[in-house]
Amino acid sequence: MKLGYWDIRGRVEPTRLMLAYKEVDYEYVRYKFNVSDPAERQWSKAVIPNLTTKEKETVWVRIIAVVFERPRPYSEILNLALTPKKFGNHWSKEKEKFGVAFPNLPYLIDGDVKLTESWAVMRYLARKFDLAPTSDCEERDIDMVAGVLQDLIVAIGTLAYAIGKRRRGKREGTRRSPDEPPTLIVITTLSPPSISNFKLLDKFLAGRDFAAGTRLTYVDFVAYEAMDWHRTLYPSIFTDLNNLQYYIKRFEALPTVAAHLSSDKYKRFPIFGPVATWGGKDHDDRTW
Ligand SMILES: N[C@@H](CCC(=O)N[C@@H](CS)C(=O)NCC(=O)O)C(=O)O
Repeated sequence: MKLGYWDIRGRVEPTRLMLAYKEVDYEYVRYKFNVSDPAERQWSKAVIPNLTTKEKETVWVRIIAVVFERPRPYSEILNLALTPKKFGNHWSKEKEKFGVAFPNLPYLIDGDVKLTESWAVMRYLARKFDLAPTSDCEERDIDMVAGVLQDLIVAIGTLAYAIGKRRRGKREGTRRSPDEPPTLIVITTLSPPSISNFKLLDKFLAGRDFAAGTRLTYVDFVAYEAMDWHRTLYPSIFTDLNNLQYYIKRFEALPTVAAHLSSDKYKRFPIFGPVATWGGKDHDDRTW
């Protein structure tokens, strides 16, 4: 069995956790981002392309507010690197002739089966390794949880890739020299739906060992991953959410999961690709 993805946690990590939990042997094909490309380095030093001078002066980035932790100005929070989103050549070439309907990363090749789409890959493996729901009731529950988790993942991904959300607005940045890109302001906050979703999830898990009840299913692996990203970015996020805290502990205590998390196969970082403003490095680059 072969699993292919970038050398980051991203959308593949729940699948890797599932396979580790089931102690399945597989080949992990790690694609490298093309970060050493000189053109890319040049861009990271240059001004933001395709904008007029006036626009460059007024670029800012804003993630709608909240207020889980007090919003702080960009300068206190993140070191933005203006790097373009560009795939490693290696994957780009393979992608052209990959031979599935929706070529993408992650992918799974299992004998004659070749598939992409992270949720489809997880569900395929869940059916194969007894991590799928076994009743209508379980299925309804975990389908709902999967939907909520998808929202949480998209929300934190949006935050982490804040650089991609350039908006024009009033001037909030300064430049130390005319050659430097305008400083962008990022208000890092978690969106209100994320907070309320975690509260609802906490309530939902009351009296349950795992999302489906007593049985572990594939959504628990996604839930763990989503929660771990959030608590890494916001260490106090689950302080008042005891069911989530116990759930995380229960999950981490599963012997094969615990063994994996402490093995050299597990890397906490990078979580996101190198263009991310947080989580894209091989260490935690949160600066607050
Ligand atoms: N809906 C897809 C999205 C996959 C996706 O966006 N993959 C990103 C990394 S998270 C990628 O770089 N894909 C490579 C490509 O587009 O060729 C999934 O859930 O698998």
